[in-house]
Amino acid sequence: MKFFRYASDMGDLRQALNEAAEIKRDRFKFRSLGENKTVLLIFFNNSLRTRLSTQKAALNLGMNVIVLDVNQGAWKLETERGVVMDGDKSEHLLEAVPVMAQYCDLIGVRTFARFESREADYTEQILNQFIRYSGRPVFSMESATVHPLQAFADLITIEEHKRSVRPKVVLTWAPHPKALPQAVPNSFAEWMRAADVDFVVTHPEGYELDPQFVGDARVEYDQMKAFENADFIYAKNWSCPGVTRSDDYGKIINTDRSWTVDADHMAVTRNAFFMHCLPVRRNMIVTDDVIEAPTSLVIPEAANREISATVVLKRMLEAL
Ligand code: AN0
Ligand code: CP
Repeated sequence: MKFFRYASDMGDLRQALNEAAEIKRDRFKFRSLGENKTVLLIFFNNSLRTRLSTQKAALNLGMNVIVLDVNQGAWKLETERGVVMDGDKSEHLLEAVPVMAQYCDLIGVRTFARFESREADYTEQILNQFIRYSGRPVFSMESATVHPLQAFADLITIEEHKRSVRPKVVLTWAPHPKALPQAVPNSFAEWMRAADVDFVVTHPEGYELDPQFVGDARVEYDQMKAFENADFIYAKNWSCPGVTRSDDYGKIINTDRSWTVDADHMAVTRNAFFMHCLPVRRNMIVTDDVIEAPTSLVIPEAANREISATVVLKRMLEAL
């Protein structure tokens, strides 16, 4: 695997799940694979889980790891070509990327949607500059439109906890005080469609996800109806994707707190498991009692980030 952005990069998901289970049984099984290989993890944005779990995955495989927080200690980077660089940015990505590539074998990039232009975000401008100008295998650690390491960890978690062959999985929008990217729901929708689950999305009008990811998945605007008989509730806020309301791309267009996942919502499910990628704002996205219930999977889900990252790095090392 040379690039990791989409579910299709992973190939057969059943096989990927088997590989994840194998690695979970013995996470050091492939510890000689990464000998003398270096992964560079570049963060343009904050992270707790991705930062730690991807480093741990690299260590499981015997790799060396370099972590760079671009905004802390490196030169401020210009990303647009053609700009007269008379402002606060000292270096251009067009030099910085090939330089960074000299010191590593694989590159992971975290670079959130900037909400300045839908086109720039949805063409993955920054991530693709890394792919184009580094000459290295590159994986997304949440980029403008996708978060595949999260979606793969979510799929592993669902596989481990499902109580029927084809569980009902509901992705629900929930309110949040700050505008957030669509990367997590995009990838979750994409991976759930590729997996063998009964998938339903629920959100207020205007929050329709990009068809590239949501495809022909069932969309139910009545949240309570969507929750009926669900086996898994996956909550996430996202800002307006600009699909049905192009002028509102990246904006908050609904603050309705009745969408917060609480015990009344969970009561109509089939004793569903609760999932969220974290970080989560309690009592905005989900109430304390729901996230603290025995059916909450937020910690096992985060634990599986180490497993998803180990599978991905292993596949990328094998392709070097
Ligand atoms: C980010 C997001 O919603 O994309 C990262 C989630 C993994 N969340 C926040 O910025 C709070
Ligand atoms: N879920 C997730 O990616 O968390 P971080 O933003 O802390 O990495």
